[in-house]
Amino acid sequence: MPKFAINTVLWTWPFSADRVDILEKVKGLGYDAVEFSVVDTSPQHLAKIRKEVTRLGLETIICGIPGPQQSIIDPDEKVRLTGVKFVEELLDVCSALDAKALIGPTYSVGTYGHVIEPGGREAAEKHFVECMKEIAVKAEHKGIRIAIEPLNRYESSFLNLAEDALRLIGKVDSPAVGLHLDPYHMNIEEPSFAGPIEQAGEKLYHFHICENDRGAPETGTINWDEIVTVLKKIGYDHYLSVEACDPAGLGPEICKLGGFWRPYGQSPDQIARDSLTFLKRTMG
Ligand SMILES: [Mn+2]
Repeated sequence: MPKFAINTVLWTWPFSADRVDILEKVKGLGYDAVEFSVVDTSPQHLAKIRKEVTRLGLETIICGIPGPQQSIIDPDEKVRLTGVKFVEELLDVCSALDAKALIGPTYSVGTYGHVIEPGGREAAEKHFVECMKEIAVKAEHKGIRIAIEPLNRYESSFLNLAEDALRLIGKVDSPAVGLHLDPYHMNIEEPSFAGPIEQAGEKLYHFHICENDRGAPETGTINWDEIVTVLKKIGYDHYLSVEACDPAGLGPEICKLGGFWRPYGQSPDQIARDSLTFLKRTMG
């Protein structure tokens, strides 16, 4: 059975140990796991977070968003090496927090930071496969799943379609590396919701839950019947993780990266409640 998670970007970004209130809220609402990006990766800081999630009995998921100088698909070898190091350090963060999944666009930051030049795709794909093969060895050793998330055209020039991500994941050929899908991006790029999910099958390692505007499910135009049916059909049993947003608690950096400019529901807490109600009703 899938477990239910929520990304703290609904309330703050990046996550830090002083936001224990969010962890308590997530637990209190009834979620199994908490997903976040963490910038301060010092052992002391991670130990503080570990203590709180352990106390609350929450599982953790780490979301990786590299900066422009940490991209494993960059033409510059120095940047790629920094990118590999960045993702490998995130695997260490996962270990420190006992997280079993590293998710998100770990290959490069969005379009704001990295655009593939015309003619550069073949090289970028080669770099992705080579770097990810190296990273995968460490992930396999640690027992951590890396789920690669295609983004929409406004956030990535590299991976927009599940089909392309699956082709590259196939070349990486590691049990540690699979696909991460998000209906918010799929809604813009994919011909259907069911097709890519079914094509991924057991290589679907992570799934984000949010509406076409990043609000709670069933408040917009996403076809949830289609998604729920196909997730059940493939026997999906990893995390279903809410990645809804509200710009109120977020700084300008992440708002610019994601294009978050207005509230997408009554309040962040209400979005979190409604999203879990939906998950329990349809996937519980
Ligand atoms: Mn997502």
